[in-house]
Amino acid sequence: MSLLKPKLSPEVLEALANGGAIVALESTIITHGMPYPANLETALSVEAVVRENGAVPATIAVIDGELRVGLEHDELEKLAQAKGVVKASGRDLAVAMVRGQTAGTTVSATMLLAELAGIEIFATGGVGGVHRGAEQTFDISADLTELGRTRTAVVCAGVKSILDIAKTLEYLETQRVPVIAYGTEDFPAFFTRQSGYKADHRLDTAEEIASAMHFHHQLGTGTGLLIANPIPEEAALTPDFIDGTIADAVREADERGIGRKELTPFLLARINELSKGESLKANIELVRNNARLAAKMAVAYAALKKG
Ligand code: PSU
Ligand code: MN
Repeated sequence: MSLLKPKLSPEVLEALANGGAIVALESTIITHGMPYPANLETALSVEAVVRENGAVPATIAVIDGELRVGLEHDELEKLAQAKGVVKASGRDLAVAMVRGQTAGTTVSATMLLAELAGIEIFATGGVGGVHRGAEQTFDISADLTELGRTRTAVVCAGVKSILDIAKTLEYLETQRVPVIAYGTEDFPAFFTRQSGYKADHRLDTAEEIASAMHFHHQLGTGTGLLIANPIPEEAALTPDFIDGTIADAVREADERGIGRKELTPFLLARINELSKGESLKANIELVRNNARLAAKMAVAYAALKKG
């Protein structure tokens, strides 16, 4: 059976035809990760950063049941304000198509659609992981298993301590997913530059990361790569401040019985409230920073493939 092609924007279509540099972007961060209007401003600013660094942005979402790669300005605006939008991981896409739903795509769904479109590099803020208490709840994000079966390099700022970082790194190891930190030995913890854990590997340039991607795929590994890019120093939060806030939010979710796919959006929103917007500010800066690195990787990778 032949695979379905998502609908590509004219700009993405052209870049693909010319072997140009493209960066995929997810949309759950818009629909469930940030409040309006910061979500829209961020989405537009991240696309601008990708362009400034020589690549074409491809924001991915489901619009009225249609799988879309590359959105127009007014579509981003609608998505950012839409109410009752679905949060779709890879397994939810088929039903969203049948029901004509509009959905923000998580990292897992975005990776899948990027691969169908032929896009190999993807920038986001944070990926999902193994939740704290997963030994009881089994709550492990599908982002991790998708990384274990889809050939996309995902640039993130590490993993928030809403998650169990040690177990998340273990899971990625099991899934044959290299974890490469950019310019540091440390695996970053999203709002902070260090998590207390080391990344498996350190590479210092976008070109080296692109080469690693190239070899990883040539080895027929069939898996993705996780590129961990620490938040810029000036935007980072102090661990004392943010760790307490995160612990409060996690406790509250537990007390209120919030779990499954509502858990991550709840924690993000609550951390934003409790930090009086400080977490959101940091979040915006780190996504822009990731878009910059992903675009540079995409330029280097496109050049490598052209040989
Ligand atoms: N972490 C963030 N911001 C986000 C998400 C995670 O800091 O927006 C979103 C991403 O779309 C990610 C998804 O793929 O949450 C993971 O959800 P879950 O934990 O339910 O798998
Ligand atoms: Mn989950």
